[in-house]
Amino acid sequence: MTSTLCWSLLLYSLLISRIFCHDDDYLTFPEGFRIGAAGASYQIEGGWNASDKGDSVWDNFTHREPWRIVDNSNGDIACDSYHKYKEDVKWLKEIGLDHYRFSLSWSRILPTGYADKVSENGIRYYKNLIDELLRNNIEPLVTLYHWDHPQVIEEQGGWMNDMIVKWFGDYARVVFRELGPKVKIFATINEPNSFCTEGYEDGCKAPGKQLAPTGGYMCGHNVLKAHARAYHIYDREFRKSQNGKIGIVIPCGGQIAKNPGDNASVETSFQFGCGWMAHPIFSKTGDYPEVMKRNIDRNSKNEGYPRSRLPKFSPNWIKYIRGTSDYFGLNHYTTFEVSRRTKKPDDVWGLDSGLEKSVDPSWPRTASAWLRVTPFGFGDILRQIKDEYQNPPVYILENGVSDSGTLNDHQRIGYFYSYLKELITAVKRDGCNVPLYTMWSLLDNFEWNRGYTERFGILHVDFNSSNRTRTPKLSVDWWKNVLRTRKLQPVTEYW
Ligand code: GBH
Repeated sequence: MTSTLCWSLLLYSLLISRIFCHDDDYLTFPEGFRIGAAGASYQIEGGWNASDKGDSVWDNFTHREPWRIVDNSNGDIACDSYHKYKEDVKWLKEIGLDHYRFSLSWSRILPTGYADKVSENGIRYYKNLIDELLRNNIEPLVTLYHWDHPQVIEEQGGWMNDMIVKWFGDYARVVFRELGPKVKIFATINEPNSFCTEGYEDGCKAPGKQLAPTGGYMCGHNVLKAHARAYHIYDREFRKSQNGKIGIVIPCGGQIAKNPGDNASVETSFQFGCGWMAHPIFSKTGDYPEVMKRNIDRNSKNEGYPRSRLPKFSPNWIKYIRGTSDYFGLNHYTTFEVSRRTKKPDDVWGLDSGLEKSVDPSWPRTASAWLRVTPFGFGDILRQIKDEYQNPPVYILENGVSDSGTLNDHQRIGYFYSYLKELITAVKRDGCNVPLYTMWSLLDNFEWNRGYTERFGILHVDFNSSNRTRTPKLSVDWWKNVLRTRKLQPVTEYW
């Protein structure tokens, strides 16, 4: 009797779950989910002075101060994708990827920096790449700016000069006109948070300006305006005929409370990272997050500044910026613990957020000091973006892990497996709206200050051979199976 009851209860619950529950297979990608790989102009192209290309801030920075890069290297040749793009596309095809995210070199397209003269050869290079992708049924995803603006623009102050809002808009118009007919997804600016703090605050990256504690915020302010201007240009002049999507790329790291229950620190950390760029664009009210305005206004006053170090938007600018993204472009790699600051801060983030970051020593290390394997933080950040910004479509535009040169990249396979499982769960169980994922990266490449010492590629690149030989790592094999079956394959046989 009890056993019959048990059986019928079991059958009943199975039936109910079939009817009412979502698909709870957290290894299989949702229908129509798209998977691609990424790279960025300065990190892969080389051809730094090919044809009439102008210098970028990264050409200038690496040539002027080579010691800033751990192995004294630069991107003069990098992966030589300027010459080897057809081989790159062949690999994308062979692996079975749906899209390729790459970025444009502003100074290759506009050698003077301004839109007075468009380089024929520069444009031709990108048209050739796009045609090669389309011939192979791979969708091009084009980022206009991944940190390498023209040096002449920098001579005018770069992101410190608000004329860059117009100059970036002029550049964007040229790109939409020339490439827009064949590109359906554009991203304006990659990770403002990163290049604004590292390029204009602590100065460790190009253009190397140490302008703390104001430069980073000034840069972010002009980025938001420039992004919005490019968005409106697309909207008004091109959307009708080109019918694509355009958005911005924001790095949102994960954060968990170091002291259990300290949700306030988690929330503040989110707003000072993700929210700095996301709140003005994706929130209902627009403008910077309240906690940023409050803290920075207060600190500035206490420090004796006549006005806040965080610039203010006029109501018109707030309106002009809000809503300027057809999707939420997300880069995500790792998670930190956060807690209320106890030590004197050594950076602007710590000063103004009042927090400090740490890591749990048990989280697995990678070849990059800043990157631990923390898949749980990925699901959390997706749910947080859903709740904060009314569930926008989130395009994952970067996610990946580094090695030091091995072909047997077990750790990378485990990383992708565990992060993607979090992603599928966030979509299927929690209703997060994520239709697209992009791994960083297709190729080992010039990893900024880390030169060629930290390798994020699924393809190994031999930087000692003039041919820049590409060799698949073990993860390529795993990815091929995943892409063929649209299901996460067990990692044990790759151990
Ligand atoms: C991405 O940024 C970039 O978009 C991409 O170009 C890059 O190749 C990829 O990451 C891998 O690094 O020097 O210890 O203070 C990721 C976010 C922000 C991570 C800056 C490294 C510096 C940490 N990055 N951060 S540290």
